[in-house]
Amino acid sequence: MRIVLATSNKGKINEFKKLLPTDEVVAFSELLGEMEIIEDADTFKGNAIIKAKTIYDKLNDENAIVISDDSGISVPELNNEPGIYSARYAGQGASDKDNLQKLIDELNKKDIKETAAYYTACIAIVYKGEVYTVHGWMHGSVINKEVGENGFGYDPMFIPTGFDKTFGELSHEIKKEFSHRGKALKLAKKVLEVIV
Ligand code: ITT
Repeated sequence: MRIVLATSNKGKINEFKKLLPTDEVVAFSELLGEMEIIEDADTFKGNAIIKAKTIYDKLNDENAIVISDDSGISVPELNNEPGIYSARYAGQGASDKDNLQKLIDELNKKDIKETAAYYTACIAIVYKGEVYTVHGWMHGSVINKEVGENGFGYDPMFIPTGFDKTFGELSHEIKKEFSHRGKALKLAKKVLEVIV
């Protein structure tokens, strides 16, 4: 199956390619060039739909299968911040490193060394003009430092439940099994089995 990914995030693209090893996974930029999509909804689901529909419409191919992912990390002790603002927590155009540092700074302001956190992913599928959405979550904790180089985004400060290492240290195989994205994609595959 040929799947067009409606994302510019290299970390997500790498993970989707590993999660869908038997499918042809193409980032939208390979077909349409780079494009900025305004994500102005107030939920993961709303933003996932905006991204998938924008790319589906631009492709102008009814049979294209487009998948998007809107995701983020939420920390209950920080009023569930950064949540849907995870990609711009340190400001518009902030890098992954800036955002991770901002979260460490916010934990330090409250003298928190470790606290509960969870990732959310909403995947939207658009096929033949219809929209489908699924969600996945992963629980664990965040620590006030960065450990390891693996993963992307907030991974070097996130410890999944049941482990004592961050995703900066744990392998992709472990993340694949437990991640919000992996769980949402399992459901997305079921939807694709039915609709395509
Ligand atoms: P697209 O909109 O092009 O997909 P984006 O990076 O802007 O790319 P989001 O708006 O969904 O994507 O923001 C997701 C943010 O949450 C981003 O800062 C990521 O670093 C972070 N994030 C999401 N999933 C993650 C994961 O599995 N590991 C680490 N950080 C993650």
